[in-house]
Formats: sequence, structure tokens, C-alpha cells
Amino acid sequence: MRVDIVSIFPEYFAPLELSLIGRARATGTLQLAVHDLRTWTHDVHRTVDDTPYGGGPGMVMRPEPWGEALDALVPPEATPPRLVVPTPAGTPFTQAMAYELAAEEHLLFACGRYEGIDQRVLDHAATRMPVTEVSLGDYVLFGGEVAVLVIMEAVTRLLPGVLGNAGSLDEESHAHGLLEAPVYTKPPSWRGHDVPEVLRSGDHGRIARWRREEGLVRTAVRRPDLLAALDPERLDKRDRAA
Ligand code: 6GU
Repeated sequence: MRVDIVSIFPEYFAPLELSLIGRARATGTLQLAVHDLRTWTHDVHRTVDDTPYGGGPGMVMRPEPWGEALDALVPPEATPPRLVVPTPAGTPFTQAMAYELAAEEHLLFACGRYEGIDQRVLDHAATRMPVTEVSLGDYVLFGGEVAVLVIMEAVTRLLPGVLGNAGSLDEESHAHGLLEAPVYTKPPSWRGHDVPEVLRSGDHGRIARWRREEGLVRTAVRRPDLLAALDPERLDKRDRAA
């Protein structure tokens, strides 16, 4: 997969050298390039923002540098990437969207700062490529940079060969619309707290059932919205008993 990131703070992306994402880059599974938006300014102050039309607080990112950046990174003859724009006004980022993005050949992230990017940049880009505005949740960050780190981590770990044990994808929270059960390792007793007996029973049927029930209970308590959204077909009789 190829990924381009445009930002006025390229230094934010240093962590993408580390750990499993770093290895995916080293092995060629991930071809990542980070670009400084100010490359595409022409004034001595390398200005990227201006005051908002209609008034109000803060600054808005001017369209010209973004237009030039997208022209440079998306040549007319090339197959266009999917443009992903992190914004608190976007549609919620979910595990399902992570799978969708992981299936793309080429992603281009545009990191806004201040009050956001002039909307015409996205409207114009949408005439050339698919554009997705995504939000991480109902809170506000300074800019899209940290959101891109989050999205990149969620997406990269789904690429073939990045995780040593792909089976862990099937067990984890959100894999089946539910939260994951709690996990334990040795020792069996620690500071007066014991590992649940069932997990040490060796009875794989009972263990699977216990994990399913713990996942259901956690989801009901912590994320009733997920439980309500669950396809009833995916609940069985034993789930209802739990
Ligand atoms: Cl994706 N960007 C920004 N700037 N703030 C956010 C966000 C994204 N998601 C939640 N808050």
C-alpha cells in the first residue's frame, strides 16, 4: 500500500518509523511519504492560513497550497488515491472503515490545522478522487496529525503480513461488533487476585463460551450502543441466556 501524508508538521510522523509500522515500511508492505504543505507556498512567510469568510474565531487553511499539493501528488494520468481528511466534523472512524481503507492501493491524508481547510479544496478534489472526511470521536484535537497516526496504526495492522499472528484479528475487540473479554497471564494468583478458574480448565468449549459471555456483559455495560446495533442473527440462544 502507498500512503502520502500532507501536513504543516511533518515531524509529527516520526513514530511511523517505529515498531510494526516501521517494519512494514522496511519490508515494502507500506510505502509512506510525508510532505510539508509549505512546499507549495510561494510567499516569504510561507502562509497557509487566513481569516474565515463570515467572521468568527480562528483561521482557515487557504485553498491554493492544498490545490498545488494535490496536483503534485495526484498527476492527471495516475490512478487517483482515496483522499482522507481527518476532521471532528467527519463520519466516525470505525474498525469497518479501517478494513475499507486497508483494501485501498493508495491513500492520501490531508491534515488540517486551525478551524479546518477551505471546503473548496475538498469539493474540487472530489471531482478527481474519492474523498472521505473522518472523525475519531466526539472531541476536538488541534489538527489532523494525531488522527492520521491513529488511522495509520489501525489500517497498517490489517495489511497482509504485518501481524505475526493474523488469528489475533479475529479475537480482538470490535472484530464481531462486541468488546473483547478480559485477558490474563501467569502467575495464576497475584496480590490476592486469581485468574478465573475456567481459563485454567483446559476445556476449550467452556473457555470460548466464557469469553463470549464476558464480551457480551462488557459490551452491555460499557457500550450499549454497540449491543443495540448488533445484528440479532449474530446472537444465539446461549447469548440470550448470558
Ligand atoms: Cl479526525 N481531527 C481533529 N482535528 N479533531 C478531531 C478528530 C479529527 N476526531 C476527533 N476530533
